[in-house]
Amino acid sequence: MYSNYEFDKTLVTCVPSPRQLAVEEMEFYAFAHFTVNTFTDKEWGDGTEPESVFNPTAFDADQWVDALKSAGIGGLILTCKHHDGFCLWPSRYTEHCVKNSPWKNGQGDIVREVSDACRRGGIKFGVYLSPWDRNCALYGQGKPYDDYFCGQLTELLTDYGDIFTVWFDGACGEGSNGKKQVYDFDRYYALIRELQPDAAISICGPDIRWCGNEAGDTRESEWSTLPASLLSPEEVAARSQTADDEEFRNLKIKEDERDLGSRRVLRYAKELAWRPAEADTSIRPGWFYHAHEDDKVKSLDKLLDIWYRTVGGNCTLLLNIPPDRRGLFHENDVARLAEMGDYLRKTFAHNLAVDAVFSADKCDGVHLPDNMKTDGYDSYYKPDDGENAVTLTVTLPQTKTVNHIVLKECIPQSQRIESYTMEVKTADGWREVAAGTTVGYQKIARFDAVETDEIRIRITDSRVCPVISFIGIY
Ligand code: FUL
Repeated sequence: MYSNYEFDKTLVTCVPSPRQLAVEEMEFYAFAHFTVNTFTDKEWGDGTEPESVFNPTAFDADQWVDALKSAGIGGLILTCKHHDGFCLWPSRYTEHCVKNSPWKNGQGDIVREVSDACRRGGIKFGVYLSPWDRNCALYGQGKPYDDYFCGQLTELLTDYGDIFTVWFDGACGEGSNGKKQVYDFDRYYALIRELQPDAAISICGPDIRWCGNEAGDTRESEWSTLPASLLSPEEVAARSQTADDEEFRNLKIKEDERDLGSRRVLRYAKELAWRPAEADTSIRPGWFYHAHEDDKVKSLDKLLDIWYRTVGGNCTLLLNIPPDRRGLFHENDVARLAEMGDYLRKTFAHNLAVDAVFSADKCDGVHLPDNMKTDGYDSYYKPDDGENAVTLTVTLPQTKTVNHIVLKECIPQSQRIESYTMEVKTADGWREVAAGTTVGYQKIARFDAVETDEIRIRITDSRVCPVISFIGIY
């Protein structure tokens, strides 16, 4: 076991901001990739596409929102400008936008219609604005391009109501003049904080981190508490007098993409930051619509596998559904979203734990096990400080068929659990159905159905005493 140094004190102060918590609690939200590429059959436009190609024939943002809601999706991020530079709103800073397209005789505004439809439908709206712009002549010139980019950000963040996230990807290629731009991200962030203080800045930003791939894959252990900065060799030397392990003294922090926040990594941290993971993936092979992919919509099984891994593995899920040339979600995608929503609604319709008896082998006497029946952060269960391993038992009034256990930490009090097992009592004794490391926002264990009337969750180690907000049994 590694030394804790000042670990306990700093760890419990590393918690989500309200804007991060809002995204984490949304769990599952969508992308819509839509631009000139939809009409040129490309994934990346080069910025030379004439505005005349953009002409959806039956655009209907309410159709998008209805389809998203059928899947239980709580928000939509629109590619307001992708790398080709074409703007889906009538920007006053460029001619390369909808105002010069034949769609609605240049009088239309896709961003307006999509943001209005989201509000009408009761889901949140977010914006993707590509810093890489292959059309703008200012790109690569430094401040003049940043001025242009901030002008566009200002339009999006003042004219379209509340924005839940601004999503930046890191692509930074050459512009039309062969030059690359050094993005002034600090300036962009300051502007977003000023205009939309509740918006999370995602991926190339401080609030939500990319899980590292576009396949919907996640790590076995997704930590939200990560090093914000690392100790210098001098600082290690100073601390080494009290450190009890050699690896630390030799400061050999290995780059390990699978492990961003275990104790091994955190002991090199100078400061910690809350950086929850997000996985982005497309319902089809491409991010943009291509007719030849109509029969390549991911299967229900594949989508559920991704959903369990992400939403059930301390990682939000951002699923892309690309509108077609009509400006509609294709029938195949719409059908799959509805199937997914039906499955999830049915699976989690009845929480068997509601009528169960909750008990724990340890409790601080104030935050009782029953508090884990309600899903929320105001009431939670906690043992005494210093108790880092506990056993929680849920006894059902009758034997039931069970195949899911949901466990949530009270993350406004930090991410603490490092290992757990889940067991169910059967006629042949206790059977382990799940075991793992991180819980964080939520762990959903799915296993082969078993008949049981008793479920046992053992928190076998925590960084600081575990604080648990919810257990659900389905
Ligand atoms: C990437 C882009 O290059 C893709 O086209 C897509 O927008 C994806 C979400 O991010 O960086």
